[in-house]
Amino acid sequence: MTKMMKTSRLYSAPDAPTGICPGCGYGIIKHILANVMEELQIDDRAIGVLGIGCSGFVSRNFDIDWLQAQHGRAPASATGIKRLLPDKVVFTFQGDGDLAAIGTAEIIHAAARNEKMTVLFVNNGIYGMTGGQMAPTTLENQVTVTSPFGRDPNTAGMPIKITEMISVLPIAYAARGAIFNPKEIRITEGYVKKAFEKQLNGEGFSMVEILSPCPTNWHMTPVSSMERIENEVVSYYPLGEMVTGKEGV
Ligand SMILES: Cc1ncc(C[n+]2csc(CCOP(=O)(O)OP(=O)(O)O)c2C)c(N)n1
Ligand SMILES: [Mg+2]
Repeated sequence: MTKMMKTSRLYSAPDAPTGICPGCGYGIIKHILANVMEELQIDDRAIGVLGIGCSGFVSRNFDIDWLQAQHGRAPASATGIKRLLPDKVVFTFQGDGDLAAIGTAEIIHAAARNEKMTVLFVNNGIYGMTGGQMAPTTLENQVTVTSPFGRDPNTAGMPIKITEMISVLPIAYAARGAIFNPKEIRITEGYVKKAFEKQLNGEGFSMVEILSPCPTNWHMTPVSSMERIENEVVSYYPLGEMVTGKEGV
């Protein structure tokens, strides 16, 4: 099991409700973020820019500076913050509806400019907060409230692979991880740490996509949601590093 260091930042408001559903991946991802901040000792100068969606709940009991951007606009807001305050560690925390639908332009152009920011992109394949609508990342044939007969590529196209798309741009780091078992959680934590290190080294834009379950809107149990990611989602969204930047950094 990955180490759960319980930073004072994360538990500063232990009685605050998390907002997330049972079995949601955001809880694990929040711990990954806290662990990395603790290890790199960046929590006192971190500024997170939240997407609109369940990602926004992370600020409830995570005591760092946060800005809630308009839907999809987190990379644009983070650009302004980082350029104005280059000594801060600036990151966005965005869902797939936020980043890969309404925010497609912002993420592509922030990557194209190689902004010195880190992006955490939580891909749960659905619009979680608003009740389970089809997202750009919804898999072929997946049933959602707006694709009741399953996603049909003839009308909805194929799921978008944003991390692959930005990997052709001159960025510092890109990887896709998952959290369906302790080994993958540990690997993903390594990716997130590397992504922040790239920013600390001044290399440029870094992004980690994390495949995450949404049991409520997938209408599955927490355990079967994790199994679905391992058995179905990773075959379309393969795991691993795509851009690693300078050798040995
Ligand atoms: C401009 C605008 N359009 C639509 C919405 C409604 N809205 C809120 S959250 C959301 C989708 C969030 O999905 P995702 O980014 O995948 O986050 P999740 O909840 O799944 O983590 C939408 C469409 C909004 N808040 N603002
Ligand atoms: Mg989502």
